[in-house]
Amino acid sequence: MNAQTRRGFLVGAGGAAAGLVAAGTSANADPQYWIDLPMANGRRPLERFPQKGLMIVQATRPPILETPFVVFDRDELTPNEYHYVRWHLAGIPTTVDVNAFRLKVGGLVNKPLTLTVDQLRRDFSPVELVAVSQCAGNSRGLFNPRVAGGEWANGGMSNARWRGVALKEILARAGLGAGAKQVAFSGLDRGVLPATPQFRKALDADFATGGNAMIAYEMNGRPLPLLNGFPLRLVVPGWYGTYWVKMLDTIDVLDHVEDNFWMATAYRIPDTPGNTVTPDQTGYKTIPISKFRVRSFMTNVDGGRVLGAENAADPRYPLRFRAEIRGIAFDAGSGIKKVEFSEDGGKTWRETTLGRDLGPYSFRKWHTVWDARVGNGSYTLACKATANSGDTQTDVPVWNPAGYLKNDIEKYKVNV
Ligand SMILES: Nc1nc2c(c(=O)[nH]1)N[C@H]1C(S)=C(S)[C@@H](COP(=O)(O)O)O[C@H]1N2
Ligand SMILES: [Mo]
Repeated sequence: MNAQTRRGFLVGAGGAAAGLVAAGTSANADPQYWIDLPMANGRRPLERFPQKGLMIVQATRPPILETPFVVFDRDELTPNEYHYVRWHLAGIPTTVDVNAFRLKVGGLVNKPLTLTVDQLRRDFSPVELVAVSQCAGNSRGLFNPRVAGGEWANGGMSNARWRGVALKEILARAGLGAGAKQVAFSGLDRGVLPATPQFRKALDADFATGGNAMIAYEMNGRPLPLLNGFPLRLVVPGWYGTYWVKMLDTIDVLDHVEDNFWMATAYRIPDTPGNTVTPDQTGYKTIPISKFRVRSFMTNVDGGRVLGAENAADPRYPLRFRAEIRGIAFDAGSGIKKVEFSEDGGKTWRETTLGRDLGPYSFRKWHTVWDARVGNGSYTLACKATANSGDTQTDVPVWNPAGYLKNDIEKYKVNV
């Protein structure tokens, strides 16, 4: 165990790869890989599920799999095998027959639709967009005081190039009836007990017919992995993952505001300044969670070290240490304006260089050269993103009982 670990690292690795574990079955009884996430009780096994790489297992039934943070140090696009996984209900189909599958659009529409995946590909013009998906509770395990829920470190997010059909095009073809208020979305997953409410999320009709939400049939040029929603999922760029309904087979236009558990009780944030409250605060109003907050991370600093820079001390200048510091940033879709870097815990900042622009909803890479004096001991590195919207990160952490919206400035202690 290493108390300094920011996001965890491999603490043990056996010789062979971990065995394939079927979705929905219990985990490998004897995993060979473990990781320590930077929280109390943060030791987790790494295991393989169908179509997935070695992922951090938070739960197996239903599967909740966190992306190992080191993956974000590579391409801006998270490989499908490493795209995080989050399900709420244990009854997830282990296969989907794409020929028998139908997407039904009904409720308050002029013309109900029943569509095959082939028809979606053929009869509608494709749209494509790179967008981050992030669980509302990403980083929940780093809340202080701790809160109940899925105890993610920072890997409850991923970035992909999504291809599919614009939601507004499908809704236009069905034609919304007068008085349509919301559009509800649900998929093939079910609870184990029939009484468990189905996972169902709703968007306002204006937003659904006007925005850039998409019904995706591909991520990164390939069909979606089953655990990420094969064959179709909703993509709501800039909005938290809870709306990105997987295995989407039912779209239901409503003349009222959806009031099921997943909208009326879960996934709500305090309607207070900064959506923050104190742990003993009561009696405040709540609203459904929606858009991301701006965030940034370092992707090659972990466990008190700059990864891959162990030999960065230049023999010609023995008192200096030069290393590239790399990271990612994203916001709800205004795009990243700048990312700043600090070696003194945020007292002084300087601007970093941004990487290629894959669109405003994507991870944006950034990098800078850090030139430190050896022998000064400990540095506190920090990064801070500012979006084109003007939103930026601060040192004040958000707190709410569900553990949503975390985006305060990340700090990483490093010894050189
Ligand atoms: N059908 C269905 N869709 C769902 C969920 C679910 O439980 N069932 N969970 C949602 C939540 S809370 C998140 S964070 C994202 C996670 O998507 P991923 O597993 O592809 O990363 O899926 C969303 N879509
Ligand atoms: Mo989520």
